[in-house]
Amino acid sequence: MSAKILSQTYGKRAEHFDNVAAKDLLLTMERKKSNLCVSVDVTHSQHFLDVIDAVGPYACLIKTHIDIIEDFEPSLITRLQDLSTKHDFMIFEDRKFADIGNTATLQYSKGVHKIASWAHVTNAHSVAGPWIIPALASVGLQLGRGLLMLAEMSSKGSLATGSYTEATVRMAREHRDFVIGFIAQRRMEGVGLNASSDIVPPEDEDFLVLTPGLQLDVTGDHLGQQYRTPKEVVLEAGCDVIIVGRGIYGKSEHIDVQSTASLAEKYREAGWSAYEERLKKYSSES
Ligand code: BMP
Repeated sequence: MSAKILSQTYGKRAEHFDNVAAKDLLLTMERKKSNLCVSVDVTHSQHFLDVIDAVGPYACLIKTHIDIIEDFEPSLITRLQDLSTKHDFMIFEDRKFADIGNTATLQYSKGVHKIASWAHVTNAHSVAGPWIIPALASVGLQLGRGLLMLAEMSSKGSLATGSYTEATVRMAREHRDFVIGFIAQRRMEGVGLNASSDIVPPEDEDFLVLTPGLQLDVTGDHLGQQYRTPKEVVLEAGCDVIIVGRGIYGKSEHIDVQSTASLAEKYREAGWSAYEERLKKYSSES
């Protein structure tokens, strides 16, 4: 892991990015002292908004799966945007685009959800090859959006490993204007450099790493999800943003506002102290 990157604050690292969404995210993290992204995988609009209102003060980013909302109406997006302004967080639609370029641009910009019009950040699989990146960029860049590539996954038996992960990182390197980082389980700088590649990255290459698969007291679920702690993810693996879902909002159909807010605060605090410890550790090494 690069001490050069990990010894720098999130605010300082904003200077490494030209992409507007990446800069805004890093500055939001610094301002709110939060590297917590809350994944709000609930299926009814009011529940969705209630969870976001409760966790908003502690999160730098709210992650959505907008296609699981059963009573979706376009006005939900306006209400989500109002909460984003109220609590100063950014929005990440976890759409995992994976189709040919033309279809991906339509999925990103059209249909019921019009994702590009409101999601500051979205993500894509590399399985269809590199053209998905310029395709999504043709819609997103002019709106100031950023893209994360799925380089690894947290689920047991994931095929996104080895040469697949390396090829994904090489694709990202060729599109630094739009790709701001990865969904991954560890840092990705330097990955894929041994294979033939025209791109020689700068010594201080900086990609954001956003990491799902976190809970404090549980190691997995019954459907293959695997969990680590904020300390393992941020301090030991060098990841930048912790993505936490059920560890915060639980399993109930109804929200307990008090407990949801206090769990969000607990994860924010755990993620931020792991980051502060990391800064200290790598500052003494660099
Ligand atoms: P939870 O913390 O409740 O397990 O939720 C994790 C969230 O992160 C889910 O929305 C899931 O779609 C997403 N996710 C993941 O768990 N692992 C990955 O590798 C990539 C993901 O986007």
